[in-house]
Amino acid sequence: MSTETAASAAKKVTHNEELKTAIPTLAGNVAATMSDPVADRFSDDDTQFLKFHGIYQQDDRDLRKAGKKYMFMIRGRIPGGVLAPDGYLTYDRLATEYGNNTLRITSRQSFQFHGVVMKGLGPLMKRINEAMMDTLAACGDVNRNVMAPAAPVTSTLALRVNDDARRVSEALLPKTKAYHSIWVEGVQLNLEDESNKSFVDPLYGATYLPRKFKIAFAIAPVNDVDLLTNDLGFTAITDADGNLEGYNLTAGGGLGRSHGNTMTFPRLADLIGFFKPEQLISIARAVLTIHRDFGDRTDRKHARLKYVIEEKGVAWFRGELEQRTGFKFDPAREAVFTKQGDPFGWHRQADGRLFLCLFVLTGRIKDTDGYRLKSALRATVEKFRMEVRLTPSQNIILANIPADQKDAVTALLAEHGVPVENQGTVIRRASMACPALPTCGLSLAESERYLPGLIDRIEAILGEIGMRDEEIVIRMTGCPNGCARPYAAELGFVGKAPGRYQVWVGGNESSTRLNRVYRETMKDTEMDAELRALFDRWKSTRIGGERFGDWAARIVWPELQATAAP
Ligand code: SRM
Repeated sequence: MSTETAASAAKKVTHNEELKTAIPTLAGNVAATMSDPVADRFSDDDTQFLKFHGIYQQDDRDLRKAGKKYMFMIRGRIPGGVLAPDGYLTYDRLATEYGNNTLRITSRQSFQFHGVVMKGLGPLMKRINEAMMDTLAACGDVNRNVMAPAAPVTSTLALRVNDDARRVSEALLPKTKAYHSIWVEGVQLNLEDESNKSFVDPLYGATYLPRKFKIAFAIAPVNDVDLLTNDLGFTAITDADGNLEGYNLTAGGGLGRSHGNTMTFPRLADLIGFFKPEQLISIARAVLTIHRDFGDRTDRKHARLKYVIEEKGVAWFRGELEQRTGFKFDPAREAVFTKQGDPFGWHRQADGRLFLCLFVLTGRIKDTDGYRLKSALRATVEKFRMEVRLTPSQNIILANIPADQKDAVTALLAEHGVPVENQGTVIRRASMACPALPTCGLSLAESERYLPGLIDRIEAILGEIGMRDEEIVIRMTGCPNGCARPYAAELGFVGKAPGRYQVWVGGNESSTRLNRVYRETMKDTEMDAELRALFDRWKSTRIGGERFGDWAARIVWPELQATAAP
């Protein structure tokens, strides 16, 4: 045994590792608890197993003072964010019947239900599966929802890449029978049965991954998936006719960190090399097994693939990957990203049909006075039966619409107060927030409920200095975990405590550069003055049409460096 292996073996593995070892089918005691008519929650250990099934036990933090009110968040597995019309309508109905009557588009092109209580959990999960969809591996120490470009909706290349994303998602699914047994058949797996006791997943092994694993596909020049923030990334490379020739592989991205823990940090993926499409699945599996075999199982804050690559180096990683796959990577091909974000409004697809991209404020599909987005989408999908796509920036695309239906779709949406032109403002459309309070147990500050008001204030300041039409990518999270990818924003706000945020500046338009801490803590009451000073300086010292993020990287970063403690 090498000294390194001996040292890590000497450290105790985390409780999550012990749980997976004890019940490798991931069944826990879940079905048994559900059959208890008075149970309103699962045991702490079972909540860890539930994550692999796409379910989080939460409580309404607004109501905590009166005692915990347990409820569940359920996240779908929707590779590439693509839903058939019936799939969309199923999500819509279940959100109304069992959830809080909202659907939350996630930053990884999925849907989350919030506010589901124990009684509704079983029926909701059964109906998702009956509709030929699932939530398997949407959370947990496994590969998560695979992202792929939301637009352009059809071109031979986009369809192929989307199909590859779906294939990779399927190939990396865990094989446990527990998911089907609990949610479809409604029975507890017999944990005493020898085959269940000794179950070993053919890909993940008995203890799965040390931590979550994330994959995205991109088609340059659009980086709508924030490719480099993923553990594993595939950038499509085409031949002269636009057909897929292969992929550039990137690995080791990830954003999660903890306040005050310098061992944790956001990291962009490294470019590893180019390979042919036939090798896609074996490469995806091999990268995943490197994480499985080398990730730190003694500290969940240090367990992502990014730390393995950071510490062992890119050359080591490439060598290990080549050894596992049996072939050598070619040098990466040129692929330049120039922008992120979504193409709002109507667009013509390659096949002559149309797609419509609609802005969804903080990803929350709901009805409010005068703006009945949930009803509008239901009515439109019901009537015109179009494909639905969720974007990585928490927006929605209605796709494959015959050109002669454009006016009728526009009119039906307008009837519900949903415009297709001039949706949101420039800044609002480039913003993202994580759910945070009241559902997220990790949140330290508001995010989804706070960012829209903060953007009003930012727009007022920019309006006063004549900069209101300038786009700034603004992202906010209620804690440092990075769920709305704030570290890739031009201006990022990261919750520290109620009404207090760490402020990060200097990301770029293409999401290929991480930002840096500008203020350790900015109070809500200080924000207007602080941001005004920052924007004033941007206006007076920017070069030409220099974006806020580029300006901050050029002007503010050197200042931060000069004043940083040694
Ligand atoms: Fe996340 C945990 C929401 C994308 C990094 N994330 C959570 C939990 C489940 C809180 C928890 O563990 O109890 C949040 C549930 C909130 C709620 O009430 O709904 C949560 N994460 C989300 C979503 C819904 C945010 C959103 O605004 O859409 C996103 C769901 C994506 C999906 O469909 O799968 C979401 N989370 C991300 C991303 C962005 C991405 O993947 O592109 C990141 C940063 C990238 C990365 O993984 O490095 C992210 N979430 C985390 C982390 C930190 C992981 C780490 O490496 O340290 C946690 C904490 C954890 O896992 O313990 C976390």
